[in-house]
Amino acid sequence: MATNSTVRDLSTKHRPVSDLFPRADTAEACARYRLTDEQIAFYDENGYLSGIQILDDAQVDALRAELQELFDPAHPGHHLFYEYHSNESADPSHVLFHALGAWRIMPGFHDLLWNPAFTVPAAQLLGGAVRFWHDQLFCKPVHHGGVVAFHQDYSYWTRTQPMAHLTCWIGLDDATSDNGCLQYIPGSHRFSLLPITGIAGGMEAVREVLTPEQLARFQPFAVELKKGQCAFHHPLMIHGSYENRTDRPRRAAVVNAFRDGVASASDKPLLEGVPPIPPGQKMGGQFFPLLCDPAVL
Ligand SMILES: O=C(O)CCC(=O)C(=O)O
Repeated sequence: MATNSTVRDLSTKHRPVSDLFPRADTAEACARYRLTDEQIAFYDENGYLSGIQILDDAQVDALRAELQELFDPAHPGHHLFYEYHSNESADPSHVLFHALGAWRIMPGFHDLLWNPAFTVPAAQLLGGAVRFWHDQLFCKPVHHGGVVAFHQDYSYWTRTQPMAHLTCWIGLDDATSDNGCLQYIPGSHRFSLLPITGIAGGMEAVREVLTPEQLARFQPFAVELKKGQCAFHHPLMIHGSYENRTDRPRRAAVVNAFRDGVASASDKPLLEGVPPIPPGQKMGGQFFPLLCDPAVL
């Protein structure tokens, strides 16, 4: 059994370490992952694009198995998480879990970042080279009453500028309205940056900071996905998720990225345990690798 001192920190590896995902190093190999012009126009208009197949069944199974290991708070790589919140239930279908940093611990979650089914669309939507920001795991156990209140991701990320960010939410289970799939407010990426109203409190607390015009457009759209599919969203997209009312868990992996060139805007650590990057300095180094250079697209 690995110990804290022997477990490898995979953040030092800036290329895939397994064969879980195909490589796509040439324009020809990337072509099959490219979004169409219509899909890109849909994203620009609505602030999201959903239903993109990003994992096959074997990849979903591999990531679920890794997730299962990570539910164990005694896992030897646990100290590598930037953040970890869990109810630590012994029953995996009852684990409520939100954690950042799985890419440092598990080969599958590490290699997911270089999955061309993610990087090629991400480069197209960002309009440039893709640099990694951080990952997240969001798991809602069966019959879990907790919600993720409506919010804009960038309101939590202003320590990195300019805003050229992207979120990719990946279902490790079928996600439905009943088990707490994502909910988007289509078009809200054209709202301004809103003040933080919290993600753990009232589901619709964000309404308090919306104008009457914005409130009129506050019509949640349920982003139902099959396992292995993803939804991309803009950093100002208002989104959240209701409780899981079913007897099926709702597990998800999230990859957050930005266009290469985004810089630090803070003299504090940008993630817990990560050395600060001076304000104005371009993001990069061990914890923020380049994932895709569109020169090959
Ligand atoms: O998975 C969820 O329920 C919420 C995800 C989310 O808020 C995010 O990815 O920013």
